[in-house]
Amino acid sequence: MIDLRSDTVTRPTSAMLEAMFQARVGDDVYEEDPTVKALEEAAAARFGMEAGLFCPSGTMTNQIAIKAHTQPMSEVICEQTSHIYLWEVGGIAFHSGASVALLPGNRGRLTAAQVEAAIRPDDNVHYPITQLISLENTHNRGGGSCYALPEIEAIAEVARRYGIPLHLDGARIFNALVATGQDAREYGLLFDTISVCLSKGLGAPVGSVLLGSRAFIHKTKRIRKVMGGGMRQAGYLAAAGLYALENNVERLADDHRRARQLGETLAAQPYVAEVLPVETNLVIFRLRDEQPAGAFLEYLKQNGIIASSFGPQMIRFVTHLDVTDEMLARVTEALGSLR
Ligand code: TLP
Repeated sequence: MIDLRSDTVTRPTSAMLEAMFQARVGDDVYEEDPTVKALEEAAAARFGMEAGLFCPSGTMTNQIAIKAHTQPMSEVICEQTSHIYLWEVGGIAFHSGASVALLPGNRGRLTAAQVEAAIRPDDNVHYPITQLISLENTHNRGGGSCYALPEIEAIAEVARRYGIPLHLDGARIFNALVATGQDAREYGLLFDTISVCLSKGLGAPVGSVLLGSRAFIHKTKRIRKVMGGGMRQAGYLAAAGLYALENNVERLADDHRRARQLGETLAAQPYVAEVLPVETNLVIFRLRDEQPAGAFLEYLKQNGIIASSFGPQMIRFVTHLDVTDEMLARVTEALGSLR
């Protein structure tokens, strides 16, 4: 099967497994796992941030950050199709008792003017208090779209002016960095907290790291514990994350090249109505009404290809570590042969 459903489906390579086998471990709830510490420090250092917290998933790092930044009766400003709102099981309400101000983005990207207009005046008791602004880069539902740095700088300026923390769901931040040539350290300066996933394009089997100030990360340890995310000999997993950070970042450019190729092939097919601009490794497209999505996915399956349905007539293809040029040729062939 050629699995284009997500970049979460990758399996560890033998070199990554070897790094996991070799890991030195301890009980991380006692803060005694040297490999977890090494991963948290390495991830934080990349972004010029003080500290990191290793967690099982990006959902957990995002939700821990939201909980630590907010109190009940507050509000989080985010894009209306952001992962933290749409795909984290209503966790903002469940964990944090907070409300959301949902803004329509341009392929997921917000502007500083939109964000500023959504900040609640604090002298009116009818309103929740705006306590967090959250951005997503790359933006999943936006088709892997990337922010330009000046757009983030303008939003960060608003956040600072109002004294509101700024969080980044950077599940695919390395895709954005590789695609745009931006510097991770700029992000460390602009955001208060960043969630980075190791188990997407970077190819680790499990894991995300939440980055922030030393004091903030200290506070998040208790929240991770109450969510059941305190892991013991987690160094075996952290070793995969360290390996991924050291070896699998630059190669994301290959995934982006393959995604662009897929986008071009799709745009040339008569049954495709629209392909969102391909900026990184996600390719989101809409089928014409005459081509039912269910039948399209079934046709792909019969040709050994699986993909995700992403809304009515919308499909997502994702390129990743386990998609080769040879597989891409087979996908191209199947897409061209559909009648
Ligand atoms: N996204 C998954 C699905 O949940 C949709 C995928 O296949 O793309 N932030 C962003 C932007 C994400 O895309 C994801 C996963 C997460 C957070 C959550 O990460 P995990 O799956 O580790 O909880």
